[in-house]
Amino acid sequence: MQAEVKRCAVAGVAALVAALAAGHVVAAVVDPAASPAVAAAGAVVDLTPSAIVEWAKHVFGTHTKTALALGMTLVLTAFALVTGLVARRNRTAAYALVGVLAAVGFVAVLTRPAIASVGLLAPVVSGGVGVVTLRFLLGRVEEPSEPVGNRRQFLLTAGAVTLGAVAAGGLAQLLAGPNVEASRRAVAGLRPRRKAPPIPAGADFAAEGTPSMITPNDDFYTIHTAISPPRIAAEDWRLRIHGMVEKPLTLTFDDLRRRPLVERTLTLACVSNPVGGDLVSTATFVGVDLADLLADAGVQHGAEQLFSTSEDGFTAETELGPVLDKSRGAMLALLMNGEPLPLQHGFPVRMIVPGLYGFVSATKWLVDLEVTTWSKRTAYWTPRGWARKAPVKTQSRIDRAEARDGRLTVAGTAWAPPHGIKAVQVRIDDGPWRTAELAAEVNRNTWRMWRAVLPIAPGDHRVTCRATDNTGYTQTADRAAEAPDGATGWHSVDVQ
Ligand SMILES: Nc1nc2c(c(=O)[nH]1)N[C@H]1C(S)=C(S)[C@@H](COP(=O)(O)O)O[C@H]1N2
Ligand SMILES: [Mo]
Repeated sequence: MQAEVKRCAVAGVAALVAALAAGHVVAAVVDPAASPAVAAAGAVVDLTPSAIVEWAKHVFGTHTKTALALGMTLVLTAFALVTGLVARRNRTAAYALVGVLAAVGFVAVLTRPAIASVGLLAPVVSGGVGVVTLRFLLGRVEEPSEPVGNRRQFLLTAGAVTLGAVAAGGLAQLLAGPNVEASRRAVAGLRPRRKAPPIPAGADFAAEGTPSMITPNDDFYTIHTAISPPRIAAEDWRLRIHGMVEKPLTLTFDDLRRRPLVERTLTLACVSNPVGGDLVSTATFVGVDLADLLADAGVQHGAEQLFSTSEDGFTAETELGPVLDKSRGAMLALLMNGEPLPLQHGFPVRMIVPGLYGFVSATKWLVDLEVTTWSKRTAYWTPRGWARKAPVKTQSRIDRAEARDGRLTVAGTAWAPPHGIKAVQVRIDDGPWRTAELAAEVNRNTWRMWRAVLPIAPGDHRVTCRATDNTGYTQTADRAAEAPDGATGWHSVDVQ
């Protein structure tokens, strides 16, 4: 009797260990942040009132995480013991308890920020392994006639399950790499020395159908060749600056954050954006000035391009002129809309050069900058048929067009970094061009919203827009494909 109680308790704890380890192993493959144990710890911290978190940091200092882990281990072990004991009398109730714990794990993973959907596999597998292990061990607890050696046999089995699980979980931990979410949280507090001017009221016509002036990070367009974003902790990150420079540098994240941080609101555009497409977004970035950084390294005479390399092997070549031109505002960005760069946008550091398409300038997960010449280095997209120099082309697009009661209401977006938009015109069919109303300008590197109300006759019509930038250039009607250096042509939509 006594032995059976103990074995049930042991079965409960072993099943818990196996479940957590299984979740950890699956998460290591699909998304390390989706480990139920890791997610639950994150959720506990988030749900704890900040006063208590501060108190805990005060009392435990650098051991706060250890204290949290110990506390959670105690609570979970108690839960597992109770589950094992309940199982002795009522299997169904015990499985229900496992189900409750699995559901808590699932919700914890689901509510973590930026979990990939495949990540949900981790808590599901975890719950399944918990039930199966519990069943397996409980089946070995009850032996009617207690043969000699049975006691040892059960403990050996339970011990093997537990040890195997711990080993698998530990191995997965080694393979999963750093906890990037924790690293992101740790760098969240950066403050720019020079803030960007606030976004003026009336910078967009969102009520009329344009996007908001600032694109929320979750809506920001995302393009990369990597299958899943590289996971680099800020504390492990290094940037090499070398090639045709007087003084090669190797910088840490701390080196960057100690430099004067600038804040800039910028529009990023993808060369693959078709006429009327939405591969363009705007955010406020905080980071270091790239021209200053390269001045510290000392760019040598004769250098032509900046060859940037990502942790994932992607490379970009950037003409040096715009990079070294202080007024352009090229930067290495660390924050995006007030938070550390999201993983898919290049955490911990990415490059941005206003006015150049992303593929020739906006390297994410940046780890290497080589100052060089065009003949020495060739970037990822060049042999694939894309241009080596690719300034953003002036573009405009209609976001909404609606005809009602003889009036056409039309609103859209235009961009021409680094020059800025001077005017947008709209016309109905082949009618005369009418000047649209422009929203307030944030700066010349950002997109500009526009709107117009025109009289319109009943029937089917085609509405077209075109923009003029501050160099005086007006968008050409000539259609060009996205490759090799960006689409051209006017955007039209049909209205009734
Ligand atoms: N490492 C890496 N950086 C990259 C790319 C990439 O494939 N890998 N794509 C580039 C392209 S083509 C564009 S348009 C921008 C997109 O940046 P975003 O995903 O933050 O919008 O990133 C650039 N930086
Ligand atoms: Mo792109």
